[in-house]
Amino acid sequence: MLTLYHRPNTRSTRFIFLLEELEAPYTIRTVATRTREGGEVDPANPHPLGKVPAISDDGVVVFESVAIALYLTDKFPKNRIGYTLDEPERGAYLSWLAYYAGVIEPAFLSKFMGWQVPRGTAGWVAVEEAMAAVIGRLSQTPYLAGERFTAADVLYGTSFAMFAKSPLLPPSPVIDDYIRRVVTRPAFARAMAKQSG
Ligand SMILES: N[C@@H](CCC(=O)N[C@@H](CS)C(=O)NCC(=O)O)C(=O)O
Repeated sequence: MLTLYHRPNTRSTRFIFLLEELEAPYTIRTVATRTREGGEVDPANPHPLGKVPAISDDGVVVFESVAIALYLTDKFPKNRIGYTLDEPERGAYLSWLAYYAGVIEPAFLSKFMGWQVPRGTAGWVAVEEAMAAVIGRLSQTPYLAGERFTAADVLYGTSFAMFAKSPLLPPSPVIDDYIRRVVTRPAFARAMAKQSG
């Protein structure tokens, strides 16, 4: 059985969304994590930093959102929420997944913290430039990896939805439409209903 280690209203919520999309059998184990206010790592959580999400699949532990997304879509291909090795879109799928962890998250954090991103030396760029690439891509295809909704859209769509009302997200009708396509999916509503336990 597959267990999702979860804390409500965190990055693990989107894996309930993904697992619902995949129609995979899973259980949710709610754990405590450290927060800005303090707190302790939960010894029940197999994540080496005590963060969420993490999954355990018959004893196989996977942590880090991008790794979990890829593991799950490879393991449960039935609903075609990822692209498999034999599909040409696999390249785009992997690239946009990696871009999420390597560029998008650090870009948003940099803006939130007021850090200047040094051009040419950091592994990421300022939010405006990072998002211009996303907007360019979503102007060509409805979803990041191509014509199909994938786990990459779970990560990007839910993050953009969270930032939609904040000055962190550069305004864009392309992104507004994309957020709408992602959050109106029935699996998203099911995840929201399940995530708080
Ligand atoms: N890079 C990780 C980030 C995970 C993460 O930071 N999760 C937060 C909740 S949204 C957490 O568990 N924080 C508790 C802590 O930092 O100890 C991923 O994408 O999976």
